[in-house]
Amino acid sequence: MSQANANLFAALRAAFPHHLDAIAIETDNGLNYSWRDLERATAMMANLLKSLGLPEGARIAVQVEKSVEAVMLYLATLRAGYVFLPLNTAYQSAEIEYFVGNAEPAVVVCSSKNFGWVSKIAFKAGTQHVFTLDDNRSGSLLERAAHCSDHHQVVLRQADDLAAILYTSGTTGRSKGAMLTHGNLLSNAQVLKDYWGWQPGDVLMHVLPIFHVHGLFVALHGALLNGSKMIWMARFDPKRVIEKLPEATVFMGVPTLYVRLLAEHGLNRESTRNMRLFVAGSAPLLIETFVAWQERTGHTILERYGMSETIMLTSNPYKPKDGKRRGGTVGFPLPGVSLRVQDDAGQPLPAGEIGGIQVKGPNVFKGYWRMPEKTKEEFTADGYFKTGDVGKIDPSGYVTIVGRSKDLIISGGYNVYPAEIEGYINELPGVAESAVVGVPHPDFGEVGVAVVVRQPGMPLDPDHVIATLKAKLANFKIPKRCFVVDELPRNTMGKVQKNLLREQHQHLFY
Ligand code: MLC
Ligand code: AMP
Repeated sequence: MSQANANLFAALRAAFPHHLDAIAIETDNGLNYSWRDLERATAMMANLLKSLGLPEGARIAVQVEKSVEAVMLYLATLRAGYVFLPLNTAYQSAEIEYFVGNAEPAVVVCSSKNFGWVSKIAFKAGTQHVFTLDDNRSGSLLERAAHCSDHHQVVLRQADDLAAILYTSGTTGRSKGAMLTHGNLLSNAQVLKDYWGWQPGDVLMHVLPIFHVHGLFVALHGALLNGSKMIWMARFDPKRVIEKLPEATVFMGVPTLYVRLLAEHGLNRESTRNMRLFVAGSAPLLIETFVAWQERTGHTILERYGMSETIMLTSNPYKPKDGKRRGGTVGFPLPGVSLRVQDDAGQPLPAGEIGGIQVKGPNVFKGYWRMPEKTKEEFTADGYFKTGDVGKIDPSGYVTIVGRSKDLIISGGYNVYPAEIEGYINELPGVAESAVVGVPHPDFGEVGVAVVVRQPGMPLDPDHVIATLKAKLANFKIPKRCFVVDELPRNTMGKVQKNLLREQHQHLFY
């Protein structure tokens, strides 16, 4: 008897429409890719990877601009049975050096403009193969793949085999690689297909980056598993989105995208007339945005909640029979997800009380890459994952997130860990210590502000602090403002009172 193949690619491939010459992806610069193109190109890239003789479980690290070929590379990695490791294009050399050193990828794929420094880091870390891939259909990866066969048998995988590693920054030390399996990704995609009522004829407008859960898994898998066409935008441009919206039925975005769309006059009932579903997540959606969207378009945004370690956890209902979409809440645990709220002593809390959110389900990751101790710490004895988010469940089952126990800033849907930024600031000459806090921001939801203590008698220029950070860190992590002070507020235990700093600066951008 032949063994069933739990490879995620096999399930996605099985959902391709019968008519393989139909358009699968239409890009913003006028290119059309058919389902047959996806089938052939992923086979060729998978054959290229196979020809390299990579070891079982090899990681393929990818830092490239958004393109359809980058999606093909992701799918080819699954197809060939290797592990995909996407990296934010904003990461600079110190960040890439850490990820590559930690994950030890067998293959690194980067933009040709970064080949010099990325290949140096990769070869130093023992990577054997470095390819380039650009967003104009060029690069050594495609040149090599062009010589490979377009027939490829999808490699057999078990549900528990690794499919991807997503780095999420650590609250204290270094980033942790969340290990996601084929089973995690497929089960979550199947649940969402049903819960969000994906239907024949749906067209997804894809505007998010493809190196995080939202754009790479939730949006992409949703369309592929439904055999749905995608309208593909390499960058989020609100005017262009509104122009193309009448051709789409499903849109997914972080709250900043909704805020920016609302600033456009063209957003109205007419331009959204064919839309079936607007999904928001990755950061809290303000109730004002939720209400303004309803008033302007007549559509009710569906807010959901998830994270790199778990993919999607909760969702507001899509179908009226499941309930109403309530602004300010993230809805119900998805089918198959157990979610509970506990106090600090590990006791379950009754409805309405605020505590730490813990989850269990087929979507919950396998653990942190090469960090068994850290993994153990983040799970309870009975197998629940501690999300680090703080929330409550109301008597009718809606989950609301009220804060985070992890010291994390979510800015425009990207995570910024204060500890990482403070580490860099504290190394600067003239700095005694620093605190980075998140404050409300009308566009990004929240942004980082640095409060830096100078060493007595040493000059310290806040602009210099910012300029120095810009040279070292991904741009979205750079504090939007920097203040130089003589001391930080502390409590009687000597702990920095970040809440006071947040209060002090809460109106900086409002
Ligand atoms: C850009 N900038 C940001 C920023 N994005 N600053 C803070 N936070 C951000 N998110 C800054 C840059 O540093 C730069 O500053 C300036 O804005 C212009 O940069 P840009 O690259 O041109 O910006 P733009 O294209 O406008 O990008 C904004 C954005 C982008 C909202 C489109 O941030 C974005 O795509 N966010 C989506 C993130 C995402 O997909 N998250 C999902 C995570 S998954 P300067 O000073 O250099 O000019 C997850 C799980 C789940 O969380 O539940 O989904
Ligand atoms: P990441 O590590 O990038 O996967 O970010 C996951 C975090 O984003 C979660 O732990 C939450 O703190 C936050 N998040 C995701 N969706 C929502 C949401 N709808 N509302 C509030 N926070 C969210």
